[in-house]
Amino acid sequence: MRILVLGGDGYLGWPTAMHLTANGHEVAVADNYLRRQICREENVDPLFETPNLNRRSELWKKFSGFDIRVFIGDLTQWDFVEEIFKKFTPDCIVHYAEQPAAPYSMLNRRAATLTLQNNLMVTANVIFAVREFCPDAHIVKLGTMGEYGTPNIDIEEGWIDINHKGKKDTFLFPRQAGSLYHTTKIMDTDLLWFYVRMWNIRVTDLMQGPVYGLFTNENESDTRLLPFFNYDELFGTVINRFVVQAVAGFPLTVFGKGGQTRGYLNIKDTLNCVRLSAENPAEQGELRIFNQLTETFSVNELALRIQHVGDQMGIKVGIQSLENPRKEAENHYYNPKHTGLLELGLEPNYLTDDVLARLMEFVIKYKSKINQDQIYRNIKWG
Ligand code: USQ
Repeated sequence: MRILVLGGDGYLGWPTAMHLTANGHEVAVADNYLRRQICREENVDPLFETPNLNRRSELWKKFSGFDIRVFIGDLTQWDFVEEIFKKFTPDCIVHYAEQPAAPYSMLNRRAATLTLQNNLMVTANVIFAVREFCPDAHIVKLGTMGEYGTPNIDIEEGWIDINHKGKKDTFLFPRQAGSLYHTTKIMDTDLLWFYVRMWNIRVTDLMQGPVYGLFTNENESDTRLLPFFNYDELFGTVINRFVVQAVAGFPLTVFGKGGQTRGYLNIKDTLNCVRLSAENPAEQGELRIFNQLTETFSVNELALRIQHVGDQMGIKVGIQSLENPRKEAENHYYNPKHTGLLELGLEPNYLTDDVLARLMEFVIKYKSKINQDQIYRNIKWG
């Protein structure tokens, strides 16, 4: 298939692009380096430098023989979107091109409006481009488990049957996000669902939990092929942050009571989920939703796991309970269904001690680069 990966420079976009080419697909990536720019503006650095997309594409060609075509530009601008879709008519569009950080979206008004404008405009432009240039193409959109929030009932896979006053119907599962970023993902889902009904486009919306890890089958050959890896409070996700904190000797930053439970997955499984979705497209006129996670943990459970692995490696890991900068439930019910991707063939890579130890061993090599000032800034959401 011809697959266009939007947001190809990001933590997940670049590994996805390599993975898809390694599995026989023709791939192009597009990005405007927004994440890199925001990191510079907010004075946060990734753990290690990552070459730009053109250089990584050359490197990947050298190692694997596969091409990844690179388009640099802003997908909120229609002229750029039109150019890409004309030059590379995709069968499938993998849409990661969003400001992906909940804490950043809660930082200030500018960050909030950037998140709104970027995320919603890119989604709208993708829909309009599909309609105009490739109406049969399948949009694989990265949503988030955070669209559902933490309801006191089981979370279904996207849809719920409602029996009301003797009549039945099926609706999108109720959504109640905990950050502006997560709210833009709800709005994306609504936009996609609207145009599925109006124009019969085909869409898979992947409700993904927090991702962890660095290594994939495609990036073992050279560290320059590794993804952009943040560990700061704005952009780092919790497991990656805790591993870096453990190595830095910074007590793990458990926010509030630490009972916050989420559905996690290894970066390898993100790539498999996206590929399986692309290779098994939704029908025309279908909004298909999968919950993309493989196991659930509370923050306390994660902290104890990382402390335990640290112990085994001779690293003393402290745990601190900090005032929660976020507004979120700290003890709650959490039971999301996640069978759709398993039925498509996903074989999960679980969070084992070995997986954590390998990540920790890698981070140790970069210990001197860890900037402790960026670990906890206490950016208040309320
Ligand atoms: N947490 C801590 N200490 C920390 C960092 C986080 O206790 O130092 C807690 C948070 O309060 C939260 C949980 O860990 O309860 C997860 O936080 P996170 O930063 O790993 O995840 P989140 O901000 O929700 O966002 C991440 C990705 C986002 C994705 C989302 C999936 O950045 O792109 O959509 O995970 S989900 O969380 O299921 O909505």
